[in-house]
Amino acid sequence: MKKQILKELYESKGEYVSGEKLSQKLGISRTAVWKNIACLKEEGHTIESVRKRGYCLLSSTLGLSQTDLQLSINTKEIGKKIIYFDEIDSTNNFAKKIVNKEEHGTIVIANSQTAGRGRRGRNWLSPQNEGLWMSIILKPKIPSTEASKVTQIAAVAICQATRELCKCEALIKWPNDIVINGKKTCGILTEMAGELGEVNYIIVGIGINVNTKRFNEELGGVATSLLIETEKEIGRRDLFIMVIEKFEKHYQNFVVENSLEGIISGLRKYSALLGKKIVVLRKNEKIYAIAKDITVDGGLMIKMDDNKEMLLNSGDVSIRGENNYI
Ligand code: BTX
Repeated sequence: MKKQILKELYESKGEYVSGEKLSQKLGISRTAVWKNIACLKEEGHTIESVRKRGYCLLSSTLGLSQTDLQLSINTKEIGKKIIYFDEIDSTNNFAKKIVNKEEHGTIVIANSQTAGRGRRGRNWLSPQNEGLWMSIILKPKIPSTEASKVTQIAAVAICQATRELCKCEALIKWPNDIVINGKKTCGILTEMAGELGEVNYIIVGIGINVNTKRFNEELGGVATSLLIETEKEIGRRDLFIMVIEKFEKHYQNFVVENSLEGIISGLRKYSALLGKKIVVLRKNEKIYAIAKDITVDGGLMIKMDDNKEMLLNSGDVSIRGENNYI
C-alpha cells in the first residue's frame, strides 16, 4: 500500500492530493492513508502535509532520489529499502553505522561523497551529479572465507549492465575494478564483519563514473567515465536499476543455489587481465607474472616470471606497460 500511495503522489507532480481522494482511490480508510504517509516520511521521502489540502511529494533530485529509485526498481530483496543523501562523507561509512538495525538488501546511495573511500585507505573521487556512489548491505549465511565472492558478483553485474546499456567494451580488472580502454570507470570496495568464521554482514560499496566530463590532472591518465567513453549522457537511474537487478540475480544463484558458474564465466569472458603480463603489489613487494586463469572459486592464477604458479585471492594488480590505475 505504501508504494501505491507513493506512486499516486509521484504522479500528481508536485500538486497536493487530499487524504479523501487517496482513501477513495485505494479503498482504505483515511487513518490508513495517514499512517502510511507517516511511514513514508520516516523512510525519508519528503512529503508535506497541509490541513485541508492534503499531501504533496516534494520534487526529487535528477531522477536519483529515494522515491524515483524505489518506484522504478523491481527486485525481491536488494533495494527494497533505499536511503538517499544529497551529500554524505561515504556511503560505506553510513551503511556501517546502520547495519545492525537495517535489513538485508538495504541500499545507501548519495549524489556526492565528501570522503569516498577506496581500498587500503585510498580516496575515491565522488563529485555531485556525476556518478553512482552506493553501498549495498548484505547479511548472507555464508562462511567469512566466501565473502570476497560478492565483489566478483558485483563486478560481473556492473560489467554486464554497462555493456548492455552503454554498448561499450567494459572489462573486469580482477578483483574489483571495471575498466574501459584501459582506464578505470568503476571501483568496488567490499567490507565485512564476521564472528566464528561466519559472516555478520557484508557492505558492497560501488562507485561508477557515469557522466563525469573530465578528471583532474592526478586522475586524468587513469580514470574514465561512461560519458567520456560513449560520448552520450547515461541515465544514472537506468544504470542503477540494471546493476541492482543483475546483482540480485547472480547473488541469489550464489547464496541459494550455491552456484558461481555464471560469475566465473563472466569473469573469464570479460577479463582485462587474462593472458597479459602483470605486476602484483604485495606489501612492499612487486611480483612480475602472467595472468593465467580465473579459478572456479574466483581466484586469479598467475605464472610468475620464474615459471612458478601462484593463486591469488585478493590483491592489487596492474598490467605491465599500461598506466598504473591502482
Ligand atoms: P581502489 O583502492 O582500487 O582505487 C582507488 C584509487 O582509484 C585511488 O587511489 C585513485 O588513484 C583512483 N580513483 C579515485 N577516484 C576515482 C574515480 N572516481 N574514478 C577512477 N579512479 C579513481 C576502488 O578502490 C574502490 C572504490 C569504491 C568507491 C565506492 S563509492 C561508494 C562506496 N562508498 C565509499 O566510500 N566507497 C565506495
